[in-house]
Amino acid sequence: MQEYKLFINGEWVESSTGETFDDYNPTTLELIGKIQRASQDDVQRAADSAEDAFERWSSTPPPYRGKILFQAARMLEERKEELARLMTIEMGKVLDETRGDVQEAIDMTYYAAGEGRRLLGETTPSELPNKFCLTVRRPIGVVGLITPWNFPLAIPSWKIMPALICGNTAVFKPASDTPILAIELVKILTEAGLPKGVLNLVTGDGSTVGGAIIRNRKIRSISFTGSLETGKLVMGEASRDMKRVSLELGGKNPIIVMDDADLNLAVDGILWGAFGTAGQRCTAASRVIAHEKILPLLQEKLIERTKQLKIGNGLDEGTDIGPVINNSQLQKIAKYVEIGKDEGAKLVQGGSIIKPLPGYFFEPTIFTDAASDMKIAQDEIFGPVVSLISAGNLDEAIQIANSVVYGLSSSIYTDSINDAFRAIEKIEAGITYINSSTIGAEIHLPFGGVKSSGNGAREAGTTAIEEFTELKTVYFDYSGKLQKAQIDLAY
Ligand code: UN1
Repeated sequence: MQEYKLFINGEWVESSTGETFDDYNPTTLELIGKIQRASQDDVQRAADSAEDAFERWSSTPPPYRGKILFQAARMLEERKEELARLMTIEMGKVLDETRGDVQEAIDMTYYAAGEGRRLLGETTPSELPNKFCLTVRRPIGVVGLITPWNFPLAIPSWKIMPALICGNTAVFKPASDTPILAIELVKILTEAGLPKGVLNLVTGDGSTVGGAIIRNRKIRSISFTGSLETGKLVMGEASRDMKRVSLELGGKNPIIVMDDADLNLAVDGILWGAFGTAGQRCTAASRVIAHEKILPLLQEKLIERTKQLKIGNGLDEGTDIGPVINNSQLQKIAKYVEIGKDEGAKLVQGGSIIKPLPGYFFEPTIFTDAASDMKIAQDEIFGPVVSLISAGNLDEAIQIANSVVYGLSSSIYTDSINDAFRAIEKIEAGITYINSSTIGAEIHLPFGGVKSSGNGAREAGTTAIEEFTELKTVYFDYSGKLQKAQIDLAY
């Protein structure tokens, strides 16, 4: 059994307590690794080492930092298939999707590497003569990066690569369900030439390790992706010493299907959005809001196609849906199905735990006759469960779409340009797709949500640089005399 270590100050080390925890394959329930249970002391050492490395790394020219990331991107590319397989073993999603996850990491790494020759500020004239104004970007310092298990390489890359190119050093805590992929990523960056102390990895449980990162005074900023519940704790704790916080939280993402939509296209999108990654995406489509005229036909087509989905080992080509991540998620999904039935929604497809293999499998599940205020239509379930809700017209559909606390992704299927633009304008979400599903964000565009889906932060795209830099505004006076803004009017 392979034992994996923490990575602190350029060395692979055991936790100070000597404790480990087990990492299981959710498909077969085989033990795949022993992982260090880091202590608060380990987090402190990681933060100390990141702080020590900061001076040198932040003064390294960004194109040189980029060179290391380019090398890491090439290495990720070379190892894509191997990493995808390892990811399916560690977290269960099917190979096609794990390949996509690795590709997302490759794309983000190249994109961030290129930023080494941009990191743009702005220049603007002054209101006074012989004076010049500009902004420059400075790194924040030591940043804490806390990531979930559903995108074991992609989401860490969204955070690590921009953080590093901007000159920050980091303490990184991956999810306890997927530490091995995180460890592989750190190894790749190290082999690519990242100096010691720049990126430190600590594994262990959220409350001890995550908590210690959030409370650590040396860590100036926290970037967290996970549940709303934990996000609130992170924000509360981080406010104590005014850390910057970037939160990407849950979603209850709607697909609106209008009566003029291409229904087969909509069904493709619903299946992909609701059941891809076994519904375990913050962008998953968990509500379908269908125009009442086409709802019966849409439902029929959806059920028929869902019945054809193959559930099993994600390593087998041809499998559509793998297991969910662990037993507590599985039980949570089962509990929500019971809640949905009690609330009076109609279970028309799936609804049960199944055992094609020893792991944590749940049938793709469809509820109809759901009302927008039901718990199954309000809460993030994070499993392969979708609820169909009827709407009489676009306004009603949008009102239902907006009736949840979340606002991450959204989608509308329609042939009407006018309806599409109204949806873009009125749906409360950080992302709106037209005639495609709620999932599949590309790395060079901002990603994030409104309302309780986050705190206004956006990851990826140009906003990735904003997330990981402080802007410094510079006033450069070359007049040789005291000039007073707002007082010495030059006009
Ligand atoms: C997430 O589920 O936390 O758009 C991120 C998508 C992926 C990213 C999802 N590219 O579904």
